[in-house]
Order: sequence, then C-alpha cells, then structure tokens
Amino acid sequence: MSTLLEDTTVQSTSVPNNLLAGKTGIILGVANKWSIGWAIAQSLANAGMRLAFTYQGERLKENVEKLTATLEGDIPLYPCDVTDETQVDDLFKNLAGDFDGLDCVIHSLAFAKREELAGEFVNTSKEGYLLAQEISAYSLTAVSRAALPLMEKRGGGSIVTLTYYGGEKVVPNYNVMGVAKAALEMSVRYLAEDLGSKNIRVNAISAGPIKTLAASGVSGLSNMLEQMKEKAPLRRNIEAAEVGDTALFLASHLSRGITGEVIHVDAGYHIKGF
Ligand code: NAD
Ligand code: 0WE
Repeated sequence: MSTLLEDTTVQSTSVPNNLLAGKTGIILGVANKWSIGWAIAQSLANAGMRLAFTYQGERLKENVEKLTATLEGDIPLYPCDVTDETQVDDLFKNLAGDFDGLDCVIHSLAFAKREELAGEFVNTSKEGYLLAQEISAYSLTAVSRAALPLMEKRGGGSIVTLTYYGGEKVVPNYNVMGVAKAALEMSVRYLAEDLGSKNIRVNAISAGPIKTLAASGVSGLSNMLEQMKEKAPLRRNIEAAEVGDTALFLASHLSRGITGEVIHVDAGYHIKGF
C-alpha cells in the first residue's frame, strides 16, 4: 500500500479541517512569511478560525497586508507596538468592534538589542535588560489582561506564547533573552492560575531554532541547526509548520485539559543530557 503521505519524515497538516470552525483569534508578531506567527496563522486559518492580526509599525504594515490577502475572508489588521500600553488597550477596544468575542490570542514576539545577544551576559546593560523584559515577557501579561473582556464573552479561550530552550538552560549568546524567556514561562504559569477559573488556558510552545527574521544574523545559528540534527532524538530540525500545528492543538478543544504548560516542539532536543 502506498499513499501520498508515505516516506516523508515531516508531514504538515495542509489538509483542511474544522477543529476551529466558528472560533476567532488574533495573532501578534507577524513580520514576514518566515515568521513563526505566520506559520501559526496558516494552521489556524486552515482549521477554520477567523483571524485578526497586528503589525508592529507602519514599516511592517504592508508586509502583513500582503500576507493576509492570501487568506480567505475579511481580515482586520491593527497597529500594536507592545511598548505602548495604550496601543495594547486600543487594540482590544477596536477588535471588539470587529469580532463578537475572542477565543484565541497568539503572542509571538520578542526583542532584545542586538548588542546584548553577543558577548558575555555579565555585561548586560540595565536599559537592555529592561527592554528585553518589557517586550518579550511583560507584554504577555498586558495583552492577556486587555484580551480578558473579549475572551470572557466566549466563556473562555486559549492564550499561546512562544519560548525557547535558552530560557531554561544557558545557550551561548542568548543572554538577556534567556532571562526574559524564563520570566515569560513563569508568567504563563501565574496567568494560567489567575485565568483558569474563567476557563482561559495559557500555554507556551518552546520551539527549536528556525531561520526567521529574529534568528537571522544570530552568529552561530547555522551551527546550532547542525547540532540539532546530530543531537535531537528525531535527528532533524523542525519546521515552522510543526509549531503552527501545535498552536492549532492548543487553540482547539483537543487541549482543553492543558494549561500552564510549556510544550517543546524541538525534535526532542531538550530531553538530552549528553
Ligand atoms: P520574527 O522576527 O518573525 O517575529 C518577531 C516579531 O516580534 C516581529 O513580528 C516583530 O514585529 C515583533 N516585535 C518585536 N518588537 C515588538 C514590539 N515592541 N511590539 C510588537 N511587536 C514586536 O521572528 P520569530 O522567530 O517568528 O519570533 C516569534 C517568537 O518565536 C518570538 O517570541 C521568539 O522568541 C520565538 N522563538 C523563535 C525561535 C526561532 O528560532 N526563530 C525559536 C523559539 C522561539
Ligand atoms: O528568540 C529568539 C530570537 C530573539 C531575538 C533575536 C534578535 C536578533 C535581532 C530578539 N531580539 C533580536 N534583536 C535583534 O536586533 N530565538 C529563539 C532565535 C535565536 O536568537 C538567538 C539564538 C536563537 C536560537 C540569539 C543568540 C543565540 C541563539
């Protein structure tokens, strides 16, 4: 017996499904077609979710417009730089005019100054430390709080953020971002406890390294991708679509018993002690 799906190591769900039919979601953190947020968008849209997007600034607006034009239906776009809390609050006020409630929030953004992602962590500046925390960790709490009224309207929902192994173990050069991811992962747990009684689940996906804008120019990324291939139990790198499909699971009824969790989509890399 042979099928079209045989003898491929990686199968991504491009087969349309209805796991998210009737649900609404918003995705923060799409910059271009390589963005993990965009791979998540495709998995969610493919499962029938009605989506809205934010863009960080006017510079990225056109990118996001062009990408979302390839999806079906009318897709609202809003500006949102998370360093401006009025933009975060306005986002959900505006969304309330377009969507009758919200089932899902995808938080797929992070930032640290480039100079903090090289050299020794001991040299991290106070300003660089606080900026990484503000954008990469605190924003999840601000966004979750602002999204609450719309999610309560639906009797619950699912919030998903993106993290990385460098938040649990020391990874060369990840530095201040590792500390921010540790704070982000702990925020997931505290938020899960607070919002659980409202039937809102909060989880993180810890993705293996993927070549995206945020990963480009990271010195040693190619080496890390090679190391993954040798060391990870699956002996390969991961694709953004695999992260997208895990986000689909976390957004769906299938994961209804899971909250406060960090799911590793890393070909098993994090289990290795050698
Ligand atoms: P990306 O550059 O495509 O996405 C990062 C996004 O963050 C961009 O859309 C950018 O506009 C947004 N952003 C930065 N500062 C912002 C601000 N002040 N306000 C609003 N948005 C802001 O890169 P990516 O790799 O898709 O990153 C998405 C998430 O995945 C990040 O949290 C990243 O840490 C995480 N992650 C990435 C990898 C990887 O190897 N690429 C691995 C694990 C986790
Ligand atoms: O979370 C990330 C990316 C985070 C990131 C990357 C940049 C580069 C450009 C945040 N801010 C910036 N700011 C910039 O100016 N990843 C998990 C990808 C990544 O980044 C690394 C990695 C990996 C993997 C940085 C150092 C070492 C490994």
